[in-house]
Amino acid sequence: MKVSRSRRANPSASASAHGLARARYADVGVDTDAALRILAGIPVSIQCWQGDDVRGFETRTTVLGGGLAVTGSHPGRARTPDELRSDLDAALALIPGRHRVNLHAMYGEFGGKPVDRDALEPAHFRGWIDWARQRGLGLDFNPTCFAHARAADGSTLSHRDAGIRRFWIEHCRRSRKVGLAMGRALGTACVTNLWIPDGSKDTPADRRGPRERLEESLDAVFADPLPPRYNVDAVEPKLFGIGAESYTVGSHDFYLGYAVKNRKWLCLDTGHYHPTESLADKLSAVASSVPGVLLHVSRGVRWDSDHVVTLTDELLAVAREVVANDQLGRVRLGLDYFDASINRVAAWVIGARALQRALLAALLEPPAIREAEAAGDLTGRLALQEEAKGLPMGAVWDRFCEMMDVPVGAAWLTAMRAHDRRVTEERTGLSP
Ligand code: RNT
Ligand code: ZN
Repeated sequence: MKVSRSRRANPSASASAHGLARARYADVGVDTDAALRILAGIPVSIQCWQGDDVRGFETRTTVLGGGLAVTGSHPGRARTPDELRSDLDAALALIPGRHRVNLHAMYGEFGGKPVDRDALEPAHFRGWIDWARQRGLGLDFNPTCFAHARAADGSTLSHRDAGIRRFWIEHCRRSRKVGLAMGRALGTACVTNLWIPDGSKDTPADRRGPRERLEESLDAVFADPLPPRYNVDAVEPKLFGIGAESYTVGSHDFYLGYAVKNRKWLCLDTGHYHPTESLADKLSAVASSVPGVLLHVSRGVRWDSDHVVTLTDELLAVAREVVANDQLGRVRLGLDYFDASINRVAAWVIGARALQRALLAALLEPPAIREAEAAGDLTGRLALQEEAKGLPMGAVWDRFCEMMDVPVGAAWLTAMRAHDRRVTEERTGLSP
């Protein structure tokens, strides 16, 4: 279901504003047309779980757990695969460019049957694959190692019980096969990202044992090599979670080591580090050691709260590092947040557009900044960095939206609200 793209801002106003902006950028050696061409080719992987508060479509109902928490009760969340896809369609129509959708194993279509996680099949994702193919979208995937009775005590792949470990190993192995099927069917490598909640609320007596078990489980999960053309494996570290404040088995150091040793991609989630730690700085630090990086772009407020991504200094810094170090070919960008306090379609659109805007800012960086640094002119570097903040990026962004046939400026809200009115009434019987 496409939403209407009517009521955009006066196109001639944005076209002429862009004319001036283009000339201003040309003054500082930046080609805005070239920047927009690059931006148009950067896909953002949209997290399906923002659309239904991380519930999924399994028949069992389990609490979310694993340290993940969704707050808010905005009406109209998607309850079925078709509803979720129609909401994703509505969001994608308002985000410029061609993108990807990131699925979790719990979002399979199980035909009302109780299919447990260790029985997952590519067939459960046929509906998603067909939908993505029709729209030219790529798909990414994640095993779901939470919201399940066998994860209720907060341990999965590192569990002390071998039977529980085997269950999750089987789930993760099958998840990679789903990723492979997605990549093959769509002709674009699926990133299958593994995150587990394992950790401890209080000081563990044994920090090493769980890590040894996790390593062994991971080796079993990744035992079958899959063609990287179709499936790429990523592992996601974390500093702490609610209920795992004192110890996280899959910490940054653990997974960095594992990824380097085993040639896995490293997933860096912007919410998973100490608030004063710079994720942007990590990109160049790991660049020569891991084959690629999956970014989970999120926004933590005081903790890993997964707020909707906005155009913060941190986001600008992350995007800048990806672009400035020529990492676009080996970094995949995905969103990872879940907020039920505002309209869920809007949450996707706000976050994706913020990330794209940050990438645009990076693509429009005046080359004189780097040149000043290379010449040892640190005064010039700082002065030019500050002056660059005042360049007319907004006009270039508006032009991009216009070229990509999505609403310019806040006009997307009108289209989003039309979709919202229709579905909220359908889903709740109430008019919004
Ligand atoms: C949790 C991780 C993980 C999840 C999703 C739902 O802290 O960030 O990526 O958010 O898999
Ligand atoms: Zn994440």
